Amino acid sequence: MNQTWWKEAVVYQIYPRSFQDTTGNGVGDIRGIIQRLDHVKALGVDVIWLSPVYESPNDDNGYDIADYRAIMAEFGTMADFDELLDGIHTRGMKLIMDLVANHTSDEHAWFEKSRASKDNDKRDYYIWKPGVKGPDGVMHPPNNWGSFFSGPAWEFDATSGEYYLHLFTRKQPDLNWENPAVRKEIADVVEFWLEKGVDGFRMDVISLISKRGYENTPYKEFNDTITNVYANGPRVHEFLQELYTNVISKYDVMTVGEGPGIDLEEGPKYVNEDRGELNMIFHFGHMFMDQGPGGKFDPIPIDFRRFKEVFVEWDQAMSKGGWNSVFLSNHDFPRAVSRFGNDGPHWNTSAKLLATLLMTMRGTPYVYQGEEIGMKNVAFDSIDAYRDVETLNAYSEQVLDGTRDPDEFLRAVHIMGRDNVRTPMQWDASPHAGFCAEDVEPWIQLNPSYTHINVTAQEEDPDSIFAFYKKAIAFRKAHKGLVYNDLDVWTLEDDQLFCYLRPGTTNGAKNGFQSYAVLLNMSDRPAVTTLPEGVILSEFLLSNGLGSSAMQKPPSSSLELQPWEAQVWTTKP
Ligand code: TEU
Repeated sequence: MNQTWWKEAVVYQIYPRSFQDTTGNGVGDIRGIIQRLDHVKALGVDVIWLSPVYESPNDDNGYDIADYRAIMAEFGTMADFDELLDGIHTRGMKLIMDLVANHTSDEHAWFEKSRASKDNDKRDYYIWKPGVKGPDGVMHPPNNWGSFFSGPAWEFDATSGEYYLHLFTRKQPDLNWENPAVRKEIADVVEFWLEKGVDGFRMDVISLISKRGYENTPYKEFNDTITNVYANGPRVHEFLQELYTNVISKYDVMTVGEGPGIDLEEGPKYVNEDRGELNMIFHFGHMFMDQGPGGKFDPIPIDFRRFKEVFVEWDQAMSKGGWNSVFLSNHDFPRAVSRFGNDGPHWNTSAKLLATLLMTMRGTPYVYQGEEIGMKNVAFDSIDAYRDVETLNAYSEQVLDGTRDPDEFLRAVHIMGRDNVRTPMQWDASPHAGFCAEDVEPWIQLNPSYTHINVTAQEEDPDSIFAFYKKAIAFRKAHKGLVYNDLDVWTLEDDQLFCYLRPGTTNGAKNGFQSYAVLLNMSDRPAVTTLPEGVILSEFLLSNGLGSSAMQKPPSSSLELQPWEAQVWTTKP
């Protein structure tokens, strides 16, 4: 069992566009983050993951990079960035950047040159293919691949008469990682930021960088195409090993790869400590489980038993020589409390339960901005209020060009859309919630809940979700067993309870840490659990405040938990 700082860290993700505006353009910026660093520090986290701040035309809010070495003007300057990094380090925290290297913006200088002619030195930086003439004499794209964000994954370019591949929007052409010059460029970018002193990277869709060839996909469901055709291509591990050996291994930094289509078989390869690739990945086991056959905007209910299995399976897969990451939300998925908790009558309690879940799992926990105050999904009543390209493209494809009822589509967006997590951070109850000045139009509307859900109100309230996040994070830091111990769930078959032991072992071998039991009732009804044979609760450590009488008296072998109640105990011996 290797103990390192990034295993023991708690990470906080900032989506800069929605964090804090200081310049009056309605868009969050770097000086805004600097201004709010004390909030982040107060939470007790160790690392900030900053979503992209590089120069970008913002077709996908910065995930379309036009210059990897420049800061987006809307967000500020490189001097601002340096001050931010310094402010983070001064407070004893670290910063990881978002490396988006599967694709660039079509406004990146490489692509502008690449598309200018068939025979220039950047042509092969991207993936260009001739079209295929159908029996009708009409030119078709090279294959039937679809984009993650609706429509075909190929765009015809009139200058050369060829198509380029874009797995995301047409303004996000895929880089050709087969080309060693491209890999060298990316390695140089990584080195540039590491030399500046950043502490690592979150690597966007890293599972997609190696393509498997360009055969048609035989799959009807897009998620099957992701897993079997787009992800985990033949050279992905080689490319990551090369990047690690040539650059990353020379620095004491952390890396976490994001990737759709990474399954239990492939996942461990990315993170195995002997292979020299990444420290962690974000698996999507629980992020795709509420999508129906129609994909992202075809939501289905969470299967609670399956939800628990996902945690167990990934814990087991990643703990053998690798390391897991644990998260309940990020900038692409709904608000955690709305999705996995109850954002109505049990809003406060269920948000605290989710914090308990996050902070008592093995792996490195990630908190997404606003989660620490229980921010909820938003339900704008018109598609015009939405800004996310994934949502808008799906609307065009399914409603404008198709057969889907607009209201029904909008209901799906209320459940699954990415703008649920991109409304401005709710700092206080003033108009615009302290995100931007009152007379400034924010780039996206606020969630009207800011009047009662905001940082200021919660800072003053000892029973707030914010107060509990602080407590739960400090609790994790004080109990290393929660970081390193095995995970052993005893309620897999239960429809309400997620209860687990964290015995003082790692992969079955005693590790010297205390043993714990975590009891979570993830339902709106009371529930009773019987402890596994031989388990004796010892000291009561943490609860989400329901104060069930059970914790006062010596615990018996069966415990009743109130709706959304969470309890953490040590166990004997
Ligand atoms: O997301 C990759 C990814 O898997 C998304 O397709 C995800 O499934 C989708 O957003 C869910 O709705 C990363 C970034 O996190 C995302 O913000 C970017 O849009 C995308 O890559 C392209 O860079």
